[in-house]
Amino acid sequence: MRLFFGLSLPDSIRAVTRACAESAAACVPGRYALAGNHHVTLAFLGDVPPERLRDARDVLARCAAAFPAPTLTLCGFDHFGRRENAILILRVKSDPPLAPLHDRLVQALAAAGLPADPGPFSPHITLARHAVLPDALPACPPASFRAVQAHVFLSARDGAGVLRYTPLETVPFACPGGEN
Ligand code: 3AM
Repeated sequence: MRLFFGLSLPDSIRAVTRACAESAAACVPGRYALAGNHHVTLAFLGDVPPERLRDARDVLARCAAAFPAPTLTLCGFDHFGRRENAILILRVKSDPPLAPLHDRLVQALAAAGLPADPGPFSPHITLARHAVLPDALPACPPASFRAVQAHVFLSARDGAGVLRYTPLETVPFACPGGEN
């Protein structure tokens, strides 16, 4: 099974990312992700035998339990790759930054004998692939949310051949204030 660790978006934030994708689609051709698939990747594992899902969950649970629930802020459009064949993204800023968590996850996965893509890591929400970027992109309103939990996501095609990211496991971040 193809797995990755990531953060899901609250409905209110997904409404913003959906609106950003819709406004981009008016001027940026590309293959747009389903809004239901919008997420923030923490670490990509790739193919994992189903019997090791529990071990992957335990790695995420241990690392998340030692990391304060981060506040994420959408910081507008950006892209990876060439402008004529780009991955259109929304940049995400996190407080505290997510890079140390990514590094810890990659180390813990390796120690558990699980696969992990080492990076580079740059937090984002993918909106579209094969995008052809114009000189200017529309504005995307700033929006913030606190991620109190992380997930092990399954990446798989449904019966109609549509790629879906499904949270299989959910684990909490540390919450110093104890509010969650
Ligand atoms: O939507 P984003 O970019 O955050 O790009 C893929 C997607 O993340 C990424 O994992 C998420 C779910 O598929 N991904 C896919 N293959 C990858 C790979 N070989 C990969 N990330 C790193 N290495």
